[in-house]
Amino acid sequence: MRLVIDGRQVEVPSGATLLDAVGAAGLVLPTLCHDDRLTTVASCRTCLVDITGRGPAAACSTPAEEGLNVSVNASRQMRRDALQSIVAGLPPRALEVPADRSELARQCADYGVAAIPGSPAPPERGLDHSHPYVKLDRDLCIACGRCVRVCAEVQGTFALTLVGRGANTVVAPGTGGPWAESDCVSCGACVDTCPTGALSEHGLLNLLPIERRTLTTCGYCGVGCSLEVSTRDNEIMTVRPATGGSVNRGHACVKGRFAHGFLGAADRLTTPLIRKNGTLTPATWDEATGYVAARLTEIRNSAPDGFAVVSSARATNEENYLAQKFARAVMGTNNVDNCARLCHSPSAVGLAATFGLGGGTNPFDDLDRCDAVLLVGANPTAAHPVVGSRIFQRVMDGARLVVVDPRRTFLARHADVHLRPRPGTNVAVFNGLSHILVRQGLADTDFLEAHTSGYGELLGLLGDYTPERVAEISGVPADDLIRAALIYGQARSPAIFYGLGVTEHLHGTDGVRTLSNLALLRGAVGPGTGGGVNPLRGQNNVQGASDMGALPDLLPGYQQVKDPAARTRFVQTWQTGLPTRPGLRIPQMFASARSGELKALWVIGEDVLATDPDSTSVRAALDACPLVICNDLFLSPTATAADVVFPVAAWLEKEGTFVNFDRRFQRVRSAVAPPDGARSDFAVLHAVAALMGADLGCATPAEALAECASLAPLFAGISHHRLDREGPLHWPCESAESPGTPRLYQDRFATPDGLAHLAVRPYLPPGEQCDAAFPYLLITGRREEHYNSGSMTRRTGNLRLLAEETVDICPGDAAGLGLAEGDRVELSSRHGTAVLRIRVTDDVEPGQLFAGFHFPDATVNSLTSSVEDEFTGCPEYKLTAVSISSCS
Ligand SMILES: Nc1nc2c(c(=O)[nH]1)N[C@H]1C(S)=C(S)[C@@H](COP(=O)(O)OP(=O)(O)OC[C@H]3O[C@@H](n4cnc5c(=O)[nH]c(N)nc54)[C@H](O)[C@@H]3O)O[C@H]1N2
Ligand SMILES: Nc1nc2c(c(=O)[nH]1)N[C@H]1C(S)=C(S)[C@@H](COP(=O)(O)OP(=O)(O)OC[C@H]3O[C@@H](n4cnc5c(=O)[nH]c(N)nc54)[C@H](O)[C@@H]3O)O[C@H]1N2
Ligand SMILES: [Mo]
Repeated sequence: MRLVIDGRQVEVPSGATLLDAVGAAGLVLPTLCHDDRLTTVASCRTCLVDITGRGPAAACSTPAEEGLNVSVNASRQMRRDALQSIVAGLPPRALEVPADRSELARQCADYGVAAIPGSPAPPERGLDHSHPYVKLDRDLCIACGRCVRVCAEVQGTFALTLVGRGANTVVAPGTGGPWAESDCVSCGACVDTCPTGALSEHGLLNLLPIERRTLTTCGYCGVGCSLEVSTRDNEIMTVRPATGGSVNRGHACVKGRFAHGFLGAADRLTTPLIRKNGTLTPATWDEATGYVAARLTEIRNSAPDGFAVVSSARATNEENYLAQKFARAVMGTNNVDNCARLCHSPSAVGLAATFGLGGGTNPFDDLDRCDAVLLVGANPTAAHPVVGSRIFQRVMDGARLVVVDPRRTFLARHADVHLRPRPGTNVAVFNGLSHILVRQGLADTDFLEAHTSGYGELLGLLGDYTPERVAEISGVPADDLIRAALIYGQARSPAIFYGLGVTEHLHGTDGVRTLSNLALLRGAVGPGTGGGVNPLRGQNNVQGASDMGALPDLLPGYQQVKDPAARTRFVQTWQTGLPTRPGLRIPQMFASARSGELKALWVIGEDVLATDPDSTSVRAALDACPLVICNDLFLSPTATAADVVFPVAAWLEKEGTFVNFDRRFQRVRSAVAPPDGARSDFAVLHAVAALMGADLGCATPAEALAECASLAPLFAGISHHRLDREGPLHWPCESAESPGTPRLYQDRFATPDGLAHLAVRPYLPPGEQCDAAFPYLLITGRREEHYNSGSMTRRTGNLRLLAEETVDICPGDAAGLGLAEGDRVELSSRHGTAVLRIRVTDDVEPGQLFAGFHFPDATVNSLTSSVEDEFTGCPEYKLTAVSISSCS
């Protein structure tokens, strides 16, 4: 529709407001109570404009209408008066907040509004500085309610409210009491939307002008939030979600937003270390790289397969590309792997077997058009908080939600149906849901006919998975299974999201495949209509580490090491031979070390002693291996056990790219320089190769990605240049003209026959079983406040949010054992012991326990077993039989 703004014709779509129309005319209004992402309340009156013939109207809440004539400039005085009346209720320091951190100060400067001299000071309402990151100055609060709404509508936490009356209205945690004890999850959205600086973050630097802003991608989890990092004198002032960020849409979580203090931790490594007479001793870079190069040269010349490298899903694509090139081209071995092995390797293998490619099928934004979500074995509220918030928003907007998780997670509490299978029984549950889809006539037979194979065999298997039998195996009531299947089956556009509760099992790959069957039966993937099957990949760059070929059987771009055509390309470009035998997986590397065959292990950014299962046997492997090299930021348990330690740069300090969980290549840019003495993994690999007389080529990260693109058809069109110019690109992106492929398999699946292959896999019991000696099932997984080994988050204010690891137990079990909240207990498994305090919660079922693994001192991974997925070697972290006894 068309209307006139200050004499100028503008055109806006239907549904637009006058604020949109004013924006379309290139004018800006103050909007202190308005944020485009939130419902409109129109309470501050600072956006008043004049409509000819109608008078003043709040632009934010007034619908644009065809033919309206609106005066903006002529109504300036009304807005000035509104601003003046707001300022009259505030102390003068409200206008001293730096303009780049206060919309109010900015608008007042623009409108010439100042505090009126001599006016009485408003009553003081005081500060709340209890929280490690967010602070509240109640005297600057104008009760606009933006923080309250963003907490509810974007974050989904409902932690805040407005209290008091009239001029005394102020934001407060809904629980009463100090902020630190509230339900706040520290996402920072309230600070980001606050227009006055009433909510801000701690740190003196924040009072100074920002010197530089760097747009980068978060280095914690696989969501891949776009962040804007403000710096001054090579120090980080704030990290905020970038406006318009492609995945996160201006939102973030406590880790990306606040947990960057580890960069300047006093115990950050800045000097290489070499073990001399049993002790790690500081060395120069020349000594350390020279020593490693000499030892690796000996191994290369005698038995190249005596060398292995664990590459890092924390590091960039370009670093992973170099790490696998180092293993293959310099050392002559395919012994290279990354932590996808411990995490979503069953997704890579399972999804590729079913659909053709080893990534999630749909872009995350497809969630917006989904009317049902099946969330399985994932707790995104804690592990992928921005995804968790967006799923919760969809549910609040009316989408149905089925959660499959033994624990009552936040989203499980809000689900239409929560299925709580006994850990390790997923395959029975998925086959049971498939059985019901077929029985209820909800299978899309046209789709199955046109696009899949194996339906007939699957029908044969599914006969055995009646709801009653599945209920017996899994403990999930038959009626709940039926309700869940109907929600998924009857939805117009259902989506599946899943996590480690599916993959980290003896039958993890079967789990992925039988879960994928549901999407195929329903025709809700690829050429069908739904939201597909989407693994919530874990690490910031675990997708990328695998994409780059840091895998023992695959070259960059998922090309088989045995594939002659691919080999020819690599041999020509690299100008070296290429080993043909697939290499060792991480657990096989340790086994090879224990048996004396592995002579050197280079661990780049993985704390194997803290995070790999059955840590007693990992330690035996490191002890047995004659040369362990470790690149890390800190003296992690693994670094402590190494023979050479290289101090390296972190994600905020380097250039490159990551690939997030929905296959998006995104740029990572250095916001600050690394501390003196630390170098990037990229530089370390180059230096060692050069001393071994090899040239890895690819002088810069941009050149490394270019070389990878020239060798891997899936990424052929991706370059730093394009990412800088166009923003994120989803692979496959096969040419410089390709816009990337957010949604896979639009026409056909990527298998050789173009069909998706339904998996006909029976339920088989898990590896660990309870018995009289070990009667409890321990599940391990994530806490929101800490990240994996905790090496970063424990060195930040997050430690104040969660200071130690606990084991969760339900009230009945605790009472039966005579235990109370906070008691110390010893957990024992067939593999080791751990001492922790208990947390009593009905999140866990009777007979089950839950612990995180973010505090290595709690030695949770000495409990976990070496049972692993039969196809991929992914550990069965999700269930361990344990006993529990009081330590008092
Ligand atoms: N805050 C934080 N965020 C993280 C991480 C972190 O350490 N901290 N780590 C990152 C990494 S590397 C990863 S891989 C992701 C992981 O993210 P998620 O996969 O969401 O993480 P988990 O908490 O390990 O496991 C998810 C859920 O699986 C459930 N589960 C256990 N066994 C079963 C089962 O047999 N069946 C079913 N259906 N469910 C089961 C658990 O109860 C748990 O709620 O998170 C990433 N994000
Ligand atoms: N019990 C149990 N154990 C688990 C899991 C579970 O669910 N239960 N989950 C498993 C999963 S899914 C995963 S992915 C693993 C994760 O396990 P890890 O990969 O070991 O854990 P992180 O703490 O993410 O990172 C490892 C190390 O990398 C360092 N680092 C960070 N950035 C960089 C960098 O840029 N370069 C280098 N060289 N180092 C860097 C950190 O300081 C840290 O010491 O844990 C696994 N362990
Ligand atoms: Mo992971």
